[in-house]
Amino acid sequence: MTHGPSWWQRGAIYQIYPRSFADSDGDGVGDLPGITSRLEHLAELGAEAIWLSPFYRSPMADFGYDVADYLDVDPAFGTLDDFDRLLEEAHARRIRVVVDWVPNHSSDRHAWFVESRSSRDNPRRDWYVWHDGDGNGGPPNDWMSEFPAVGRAWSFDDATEQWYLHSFMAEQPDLNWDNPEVEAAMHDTLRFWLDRGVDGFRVDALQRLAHDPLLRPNAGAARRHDQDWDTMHDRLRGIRRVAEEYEDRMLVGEVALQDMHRVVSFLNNGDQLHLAHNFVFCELEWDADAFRVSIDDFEALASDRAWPAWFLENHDRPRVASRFDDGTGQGAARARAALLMLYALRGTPFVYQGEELGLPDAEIPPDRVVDVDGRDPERAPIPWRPPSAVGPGAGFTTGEPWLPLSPDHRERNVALMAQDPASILTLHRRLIAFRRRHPALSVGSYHPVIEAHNDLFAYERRHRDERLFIALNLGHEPRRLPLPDETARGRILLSTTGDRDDEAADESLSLRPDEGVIVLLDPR
Ligand code: TEU
Repeated sequence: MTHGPSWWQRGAIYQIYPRSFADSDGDGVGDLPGITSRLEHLAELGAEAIWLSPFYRSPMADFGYDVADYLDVDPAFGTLDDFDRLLEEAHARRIRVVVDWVPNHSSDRHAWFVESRSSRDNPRRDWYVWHDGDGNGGPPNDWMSEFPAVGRAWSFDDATEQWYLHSFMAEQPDLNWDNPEVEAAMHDTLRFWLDRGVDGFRVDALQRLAHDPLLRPNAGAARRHDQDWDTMHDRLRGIRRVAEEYEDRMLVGEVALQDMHRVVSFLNNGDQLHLAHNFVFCELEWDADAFRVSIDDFEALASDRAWPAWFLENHDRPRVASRFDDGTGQGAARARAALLMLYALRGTPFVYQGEELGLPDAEIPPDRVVDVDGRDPERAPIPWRPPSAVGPGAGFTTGEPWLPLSPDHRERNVALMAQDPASILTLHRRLIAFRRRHPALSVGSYHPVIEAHNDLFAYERRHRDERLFIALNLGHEPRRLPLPDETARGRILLSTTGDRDDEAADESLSLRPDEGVIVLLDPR
């Protein structure tokens, strides 16, 4: 890395799901002034940047990922002034702000779609993907929605007697990016927020941004025709050129594809994405070999212009403390080990609100289920304080929270965990501080330790003469492993259990189940 790291390479990017972060007006739904009121938490955590999931005008069929106006804030979240204040307050704390951008589809209530479906001759008809059926009353082809509950990716419009494409819900019609007017209009939505001072965009559902314009079926085909089509790269270059019209802005893509070659293809030439959310890594089981192989795959395929990004949680995935618990009760310990792994890897860690508390998934009774794809458990509101102190809303709201709080929020909340030196919140703050203090962790090279087997995942990070040895035991049994080379001696700088700091390490290291450590190796 010739020049110093860019802001989006240095530290952690913290994802905020606005509906569930902090509610300032007691309506039970989080909002922008609520986020502004809690920026101190992010400053104390040491977050480099925040990524805000959508807050734009929306009928909330998909809780904001159905955008009815790309240039305005939904009243449930506040106003454009509230957004400007949040941006100003975040920047005053040296926290960058990345906003979600939903280019593949709009809401069916967006003025563009209302016009488009009004008649076949409407000038905006071709702003969406309309087509006649298969002649037997069926849709144009076999493309399916990403949401199993939705089924096929086509809905019939009785008024104009044609089908329109929606890769997600029927309330989320796909924009026709093969139409240059659409591309130009969407580029202008980027400029609107870049002019306002945002530092970057998270590009939603990127894999769906380009499909086969001939709408050929997937069945029997060598590749999928409904996503990740050849036009994708030129489309991303166009988006990148818009970002390059501004100083030091960043694009991170949600590349929901299980193919590492595709993930790096958006990074390797440095003319498309700056970062890619890596779902190959995110979908892995709790398995040391799986993590090592996946990281080695990225490192092997990535050019030196490609910078990795790692995440294990977001608003679409079961939380780590639940996902990796598999009934062993090890979920909490694994949440700690997962954080250490994310912060000690070469690349940018993305953490999801609540991950700093080790929040498990919430239990959602049937009458409280609201999401089309079963994602309510990971979207429970953040518990800021014990209910005993502030009432049942746990500091998130003075009203009735839109979703139930996580089961253990009486103990697992920001206020109590901030005072507890052994809490995962304290560990999280220490990991971010460590990453700031040790260049080997933020910009150092990555060296996998091949000898580590049997549930052990170990690697070195090096920068000039600083050598850090990171070791994790992802198994159920205590394990012992040798330090990276026979000459190594060292000192444990940090352990996920918090009770081994400054412990000497020579020749070998013992690790308890689901424990991780960072060892400072004596210079050779
Ligand atoms: O998700 C895009 C995506 O690819 C989905 O497969 C996602 O992984 C799925 O939701 C899993 O349940 C993005 C957003 O992250 C998601 O919240 C939105 O619902 C979706 O796009 C549509 O905008």
